[in-house]
Amino acid sequence: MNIATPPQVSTNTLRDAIVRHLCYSFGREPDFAGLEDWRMALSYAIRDHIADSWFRAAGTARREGAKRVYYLSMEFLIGRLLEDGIVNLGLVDQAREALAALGQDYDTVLADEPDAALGNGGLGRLAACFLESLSTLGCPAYGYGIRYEHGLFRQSFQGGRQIEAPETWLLQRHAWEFERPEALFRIGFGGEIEETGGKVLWHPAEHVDAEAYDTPIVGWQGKWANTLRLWSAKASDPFDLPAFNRGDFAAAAQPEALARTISRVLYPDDTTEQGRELRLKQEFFLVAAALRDILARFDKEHSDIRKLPEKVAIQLNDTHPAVAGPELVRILHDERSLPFEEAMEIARGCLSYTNHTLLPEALESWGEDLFGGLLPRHLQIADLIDNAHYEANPSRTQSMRADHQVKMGQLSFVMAHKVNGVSALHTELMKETVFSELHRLHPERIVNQTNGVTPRRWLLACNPRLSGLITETIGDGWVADLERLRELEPAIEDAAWRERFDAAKRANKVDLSNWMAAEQGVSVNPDAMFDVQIKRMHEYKRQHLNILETIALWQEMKDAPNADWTPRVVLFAGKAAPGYAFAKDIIRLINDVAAVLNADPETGDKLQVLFLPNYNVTLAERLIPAADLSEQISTAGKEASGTGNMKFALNGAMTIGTLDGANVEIREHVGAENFFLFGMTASDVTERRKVESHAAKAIEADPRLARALQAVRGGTFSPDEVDRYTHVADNIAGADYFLVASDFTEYWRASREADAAFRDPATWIRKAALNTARSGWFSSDRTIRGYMQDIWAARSYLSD
Ligand code: 26V
Repeated sequence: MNIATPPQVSTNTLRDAIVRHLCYSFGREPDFAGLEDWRMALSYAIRDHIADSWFRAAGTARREGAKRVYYLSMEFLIGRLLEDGIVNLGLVDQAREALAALGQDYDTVLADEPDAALGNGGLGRLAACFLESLSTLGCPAYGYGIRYEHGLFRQSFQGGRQIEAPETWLLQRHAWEFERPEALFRIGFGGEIEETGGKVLWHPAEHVDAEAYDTPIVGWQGKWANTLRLWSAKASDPFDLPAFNRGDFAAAAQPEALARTISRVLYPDDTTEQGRELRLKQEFFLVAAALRDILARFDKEHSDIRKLPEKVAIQLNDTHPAVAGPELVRILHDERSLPFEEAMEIARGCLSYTNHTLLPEALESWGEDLFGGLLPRHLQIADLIDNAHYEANPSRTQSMRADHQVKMGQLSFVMAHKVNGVSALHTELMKETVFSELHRLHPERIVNQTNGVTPRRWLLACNPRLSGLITETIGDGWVADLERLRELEPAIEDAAWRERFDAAKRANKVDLSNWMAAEQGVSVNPDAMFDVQIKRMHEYKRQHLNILETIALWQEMKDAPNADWTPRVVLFAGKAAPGYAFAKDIIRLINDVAAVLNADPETGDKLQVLFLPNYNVTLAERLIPAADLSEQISTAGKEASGTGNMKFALNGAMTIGTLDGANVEIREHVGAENFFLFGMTASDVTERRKVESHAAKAIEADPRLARALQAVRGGTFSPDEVDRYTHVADNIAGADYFLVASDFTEYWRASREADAAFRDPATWIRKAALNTARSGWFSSDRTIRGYMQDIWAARSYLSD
């Protein structure tokens, strides 16, 4: 049993370690060191302590022959790691003082670290929170992903329009990874199938090597650390010597270039499957390397492959790694000679699958020609799996292989012993919609695990003022047991305490205002309500509903400029997929609206709009602690869970939101009176879509909406190109699939309720603080405990 103690490190020890790394790891004398040198030296000094707990954890897991959890994900949106490490090791004061003694500023050094943006949004960030919670809970686990050279693109604006630039996080020195040239697997693609003597052999036509890079992920108090293992593609045969000798240098370098494309870039689209061969190659590359690695570790510790499900739990983060089903069956059957049925049973015993979206366009499916061309044996095995499932369930009507497609959702369901949704509502909708038939056949298989977020990053580290106040009030037990935030409730009844809570929020808002003034050149009123919507740009998330309501508010303010308006700063951030034209138009519209409103002398002090470029984890950490109002306004039934919604509530923002995803559960926890609810329910949405001209009717019934739309249509925000947004207005007034018009009136009503509540600070602060006190359930520690119990049958190796 591992009884680890967090490192006791003095400021002097840490200072000496920093200087030692500066000199001997980076060859730099302190007098000549730049910011990046200091940041790297501090990172290495911290990393040494993380590595100690990492070795201890790995040793414990090996000695105990522990069951390991393997989290397979095409995305890990981890952000910065230095502060995470320092905070979890409890070395904030020492690091600050050690740097000060060396003439360096702690915050400046930390801010030098680039974000590792190896993910698109919610799904990737969830994977990162899960890794941290797995370590905090002492559950032996590995995250497996791809070491993309380029993460999610960098966003800037030109004339209000989104411009994408490649993201190059690996050009800077990266402190956290350990290259593992010995952990190398040869991955095959394409080629032929040979059947001889009852055996099937796959002879791939092309090979690429997968090389491992390990990043330790340390948990709270450094008691445990797990591994994030990312695979990088290298040419198996890097250099075409005959071509070189012919003098064809470009051809000689080709194998290397081709192989590397596999881990070159993260696909920047969280909705539409582009059917691109490279994406499927990436998926198989990850899966094949991970399974090789998992089996190698299993073989080292155990001899009977039939025991695999007792020792190995593999979680598929959405269908992206779904080819793990056929690949594991192929290895067990073709390579290890188990009967097909048994191979399938063993694979199913190991595998489980999380669904993260019901949007039809995001449900992966591959044409069989593409799939079979790249993975001929896996296509055969998918058919065998499908047939076996049919035979066992003769009443089944849908096939995972209909329409010459391979449907990855169905395949994942059939190959998994548990399938989970990510919020209570989403899980029920899964049962009723995409997986209704499979759910009828396997009523035990679907379970819910409502998402959560790590409180270490999303409260303790990002909001030191609030977390300091909390710890002063109830001690620091909440950091590892977030539901203890409930103990704040008595303090919330104390006016003096509420003032301190408010002072923390106000100081966060001042910090943000200063930062925006410096970075964006826009100065905002820190006493205004900070109204924040930050997430990927998508029609279902309805950033256009928010901006329409803002336009209507501006128009009303201009009608009565001297009325008692609640000042608002409306903040947006989020990236649009490069190919998603409508989402990009919404960005431009928001920027155009901002230009007009911010320049309006009549309303400029009461209503400001700002779209902050290049949304990422670090920007979220800056914005969330400063928010008063959290916009969670998706069309009901479309947002599987949301996790930003949890971060805001935890940091003492009020939510304005629909009954969608985890909003439903947040409202239950914080209390209906502390949540601004509006809009249709998921079943209302289904009904409303059947109403003829639903949008036109809604517009006719609400003059505010009609006027706001008219301003968009008439070029009020695009005077240089009057019809720039005609199609946006037409969309909302026409098909309006996401029901912006139909929810507008209710949204306006709820927004004015928020305004009124904000004008009464005593009430508002109380409500905001209750949001913090009652959001403890949304810790990813709770979520991971749920997976460990209900899905993985995994345990903790910490004894505290
Ligand atoms: C699909 C694709 C398709 C092709 C290329 C790249 C790509 C990347 C991602 C996706 C699916 C993304 C699904 C997703 O992110 N869902 C979000 O998951 C969050 C965590 O469970 C949840 O909070 C959000 O509500 C949900 O939208």
